[in-house]
Amino acid sequence: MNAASLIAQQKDYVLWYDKPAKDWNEALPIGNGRLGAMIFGRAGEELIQLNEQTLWTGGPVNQNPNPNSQKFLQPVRDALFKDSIQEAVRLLKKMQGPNTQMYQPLGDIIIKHKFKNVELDSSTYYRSLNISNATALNQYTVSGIKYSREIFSSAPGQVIVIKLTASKPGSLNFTVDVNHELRYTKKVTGDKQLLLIGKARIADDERRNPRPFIFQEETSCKGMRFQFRVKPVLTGGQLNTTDSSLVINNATEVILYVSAATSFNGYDKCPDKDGKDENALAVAYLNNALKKNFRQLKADHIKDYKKYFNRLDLSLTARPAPGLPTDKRLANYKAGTKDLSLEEMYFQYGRYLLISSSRPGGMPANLQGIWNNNIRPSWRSNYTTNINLQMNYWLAEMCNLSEMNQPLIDHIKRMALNGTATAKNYYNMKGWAVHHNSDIWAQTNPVGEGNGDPKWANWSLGSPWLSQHLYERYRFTNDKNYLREVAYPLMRSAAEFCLEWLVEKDGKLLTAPSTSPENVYIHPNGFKGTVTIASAMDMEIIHDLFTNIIEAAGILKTDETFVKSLKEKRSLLNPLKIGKKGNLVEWYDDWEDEDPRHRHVSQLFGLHPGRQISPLLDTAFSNAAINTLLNRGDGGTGWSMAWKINFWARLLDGDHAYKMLQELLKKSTLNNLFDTHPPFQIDGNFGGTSGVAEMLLQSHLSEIQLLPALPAAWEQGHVMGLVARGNFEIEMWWNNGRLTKAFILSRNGGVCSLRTNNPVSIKGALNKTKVVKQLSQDQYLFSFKTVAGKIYELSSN
Ligand code: FUC
Repeated sequence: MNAASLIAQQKDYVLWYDKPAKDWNEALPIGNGRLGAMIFGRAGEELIQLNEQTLWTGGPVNQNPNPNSQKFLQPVRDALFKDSIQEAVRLLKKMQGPNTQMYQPLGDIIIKHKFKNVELDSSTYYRSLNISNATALNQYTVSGIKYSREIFSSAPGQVIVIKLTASKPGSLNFTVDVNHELRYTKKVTGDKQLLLIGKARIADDERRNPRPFIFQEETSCKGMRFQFRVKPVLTGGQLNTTDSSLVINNATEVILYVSAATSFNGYDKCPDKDGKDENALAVAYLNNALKKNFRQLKADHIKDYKKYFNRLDLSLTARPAPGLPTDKRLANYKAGTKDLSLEEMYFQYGRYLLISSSRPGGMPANLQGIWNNNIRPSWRSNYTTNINLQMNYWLAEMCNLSEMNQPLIDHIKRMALNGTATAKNYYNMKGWAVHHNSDIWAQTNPVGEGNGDPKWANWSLGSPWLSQHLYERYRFTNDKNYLREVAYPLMRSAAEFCLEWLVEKDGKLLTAPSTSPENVYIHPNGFKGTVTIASAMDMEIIHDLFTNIIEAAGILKTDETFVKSLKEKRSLLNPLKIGKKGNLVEWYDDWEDEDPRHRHVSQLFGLHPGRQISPLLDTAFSNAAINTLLNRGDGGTGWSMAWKINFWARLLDGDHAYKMLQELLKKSTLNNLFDTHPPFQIDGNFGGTSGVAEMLLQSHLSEIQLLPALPAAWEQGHVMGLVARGNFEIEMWWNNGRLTKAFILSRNGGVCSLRTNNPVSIKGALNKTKVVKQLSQDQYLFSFKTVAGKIYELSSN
């Protein structure tokens, strides 16, 4: 653990290329949580596309846009119980509300040099993103002069900083321009800053279909204001301006300070009339940054970034990375070349992206983190809650980035507030409900606008699923105060919604309506359906929440009566079943899927991210999970393959998990290592990193399992800084696929229970460590008491 910074210093992970980005998918992302940029690395005319995390269309939600919806719930249920699925679908559409708002680009910076591209010596061209220190670099030579651009987005500085240099004094000649796809104003201020001012659209203006009913909309709010400003600081040369650009002549070095702000003032405030003063904010950020020179800003930035990044190191190979550009390495990998250090880098890239897009005090990473250049992004670049938002955060605690989890927790709190209105207004129920999509305004209503397919639009179990994240944060941090004050009340309230949502049929509790996101079944009567009752996923999600509350209440010594009733209800939940193909039954009955290879594998929620199914608990169900995955195949979208890494790891099959990691890299990874759905969707990156962590360490059951799913391909290795539930930090070495040594730092004290594949001895344990059980040739359980702050050393016997 203490070797952290040493190791990280020795091994920088660098994505690099010998050509500029052809398009946005090849540009390189930087970010400080709030301010993001995609850097194209073009020599003559550079394009830097900017984002600000809070820039969204629209304004606060109307909490009751469809007051009629309630009255359709009972008819929907009646229709479902009569197998009148068409009718249920028709009625469910009447229970829908507005779609979410969209995440917006902030605009572009264009740096246009005076030289002609033909003068460029392309053999000297280099662009890179160093994810070990979060800086991007671009170098090339024109007519014998070496030019360089260094860029980073600083969290302590709250600005993006671009340093341009030329090897020959006085040879920087370029203009700086700004641009936006939306209507905007640009001007140069008195103190020679280039300023772009814009206004986000009020609401989604892309509706193609007339809406079947009119929502009551908030019309007084006129949309979010935004601006960014570029301030040049020159060494040598002259700064001139036009009305709308900066003109730099004969400079030797130029620092561009880029500052931005929006008028966003919280999810429940109109960003126009009650908005923040974005001008004052952007000016303040800039003035603050200008107090520091480039060297200081860079040092502060790197220090801040490394504080998070250096906590974890993974080494699968002692060999240096092949000296090839990243796109060529990826192409070789796709063609079958082994490249373990590319796998290490891909793993760390997920951590890089989370540190760069999710910072305390900010918003959670959306479908594209913070990187979007489209005013109509796919799926609105929103928060999709039937897998994607959750996947974004699976890695956070495990990969030693607990702080980066805070934005999700904060957003869950906001969704619980709007979601309480949604539960009440849409269903006349207690608790809080979240449906398929959310946005910066913490929208929670069923979406679809009356036209949406209920297989996504009406999915209603967002609150119990998100509650898992509330509880998992406690399991990792052991922070009882947080559990008592934040997590437990919200989990309890989500359970209140579930208790009202459940209906009784033949002595069992089940959900109706229910979907298995976003799959289609073939009913034995011949019709195809999406809506049903009691999908396996629904039952597993509710089981998970009830289990977590029962456990949490035990820890907090509270709520006995409620817990008693939850235990009883949990035992009545419609049970999981094994189907005729040996599969885990996805639907109410063992129906065929319209698409047997469907990307969602919702019925395995209990395997991952849940903890209801495990080969260590009940092999009948874990074998059913294996069959389900085999039937589904190894394909899918990026996030689907990423989920499958996690599934196979939980099934303790390291080789299949590894195969899925390879598939993810081969089939769904762009040259800048972004995951592609297509298009770019960040969940696959985050889910991929989580999957690798699950291969190396698991702690979702009652013990910490070291190297639970190590693939043969990772014969030897070292990992430092993974975090296990119970708040233990782990460092491990392995050789020939076997654990050789480990250090366990107990951050909070408490009992440490371990499961290993080979017998070990433990130095430093207070009491004589007990081998609790030798389960089999390759399963050993150990348990010992720990003291907070102490490190325990494990050696293989
Ligand atoms: C869900 C998925 C899609 C996509 C979208 C953002 O609806 O089914 O594949 O990931 O979210």
